Amino acid sequence: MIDQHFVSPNDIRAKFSLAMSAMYQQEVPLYGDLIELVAETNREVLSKDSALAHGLQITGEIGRLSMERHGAIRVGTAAELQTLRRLFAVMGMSPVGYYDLTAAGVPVHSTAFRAVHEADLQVSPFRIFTSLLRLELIENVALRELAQRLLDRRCIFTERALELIALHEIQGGLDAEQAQEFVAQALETFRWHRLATVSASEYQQLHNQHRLIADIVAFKGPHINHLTPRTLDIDRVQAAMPERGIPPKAVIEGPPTRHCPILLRQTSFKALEEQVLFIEPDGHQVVGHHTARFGEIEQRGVALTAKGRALYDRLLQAAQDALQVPATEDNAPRYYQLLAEHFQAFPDDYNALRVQQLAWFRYFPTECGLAAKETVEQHSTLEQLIALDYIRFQPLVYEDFLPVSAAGIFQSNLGGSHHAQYAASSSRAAFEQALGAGVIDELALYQQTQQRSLQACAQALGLHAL
Ligand code: OOG
Ligand code: NI
Repeated sequence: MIDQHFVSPNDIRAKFSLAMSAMYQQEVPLYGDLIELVAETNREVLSKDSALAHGLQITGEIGRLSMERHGAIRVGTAAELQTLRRLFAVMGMSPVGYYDLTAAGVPVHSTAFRAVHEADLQVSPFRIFTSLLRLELIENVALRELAQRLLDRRCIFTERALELIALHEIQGGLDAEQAQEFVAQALETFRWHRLATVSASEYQQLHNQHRLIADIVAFKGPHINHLTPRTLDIDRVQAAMPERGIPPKAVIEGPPTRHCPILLRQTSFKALEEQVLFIEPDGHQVVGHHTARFGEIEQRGVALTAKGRALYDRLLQAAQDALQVPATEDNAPRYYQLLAEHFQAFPDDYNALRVQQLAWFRYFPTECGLAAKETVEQHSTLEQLIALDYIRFQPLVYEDFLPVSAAGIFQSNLGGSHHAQYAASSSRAAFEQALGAGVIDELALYQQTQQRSLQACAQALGLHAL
């Protein structure tokens, strides 16, 4: 039982998410413009699409839409990752899923910290995609040692943040004052630092190995590199971005436009070139540039089952194979056409997705179902109750990420066409060891949410089970 005087982790997360967004708007004003564009577009979509608005009302997503965003950070050591895990735990965020990006030429592997229960997600769906550098993939020994030295020397948390994390673990929670202080202290870890921790030549060496390595190793901390609001119509926002002076990347990542959106579609605006200061061995500062921070938008659709995901992966791969080259600005129309053609094989109707067990859903009792409670046949099946309109269903929104899309986002913001090749195998076990905990299987979470909604229906209709 959580002590009465402790603030709910949900509230701490909601406050932290707001504080992070305010900080990023100050740091990257284009992100503020993007938020406005997304909010406007969402209002328009909701006013025109009453079925969508109704569905979001029933699931409760309407309430979280305007607060919905994810961010991303990259860290360098197991110790940093472990402390982050403890920091996110204060806000009720757990590591969900394992993403290996080395296959896509990015020397990191990742997880997403987020709330796991639908009731908690409703209060604040804030997520942080968190990547750990795989230092062992740097082949140049001297450079690897330099990176290690720089990482060992830094502490990315304030002393007070560390104290409050420990206090949270001992007490089992934080009171109002401590929670407020925690938000301010935790935020410091994600702040941008213009002053690098390396000389211009060290930066160049790290950068030449991989831009991402310089981004992770050459600064005081894991600055938040983007924040992503959720739009209800990504095609519209993508089209409107240039008019607002926000240059989008060439293609929207993920599935094509559909009536029933699945998983996740994402696009971003290109990273900014920012002035930084390098620190030379004699203590002098020299001006340089670093490109890392950007803005992103996403449209979230229904979460897929393992079967649905396998179909998605197959169709996406087939479309990419048919294109034969990476999707770019020039071939984007052809790529979208190929995607649309291949995804004809993916049912675009919620009931078909449900009956074929390609996607997860939440079930809700209807007014007429509740009114008929006394007379409902005990042995009714779910399908019978749906046919009687005693139960309706709504798509369960995808709360996670897509490694292929993530790699596309990484690449677009690393600039150039640098595609490193890493022979390393995917190493979930090594990641979990660095994290100091296992990552949660996202499919199990979706299944539990679906199951809880069925149980709630059974209870509301006076049935033993469903
Ligand atoms: C993370 C990229 C992944 C997403 O939305 O897929 C991501 C990064 O660039 O650090 O945020
Ligand atoms: Ni992102």
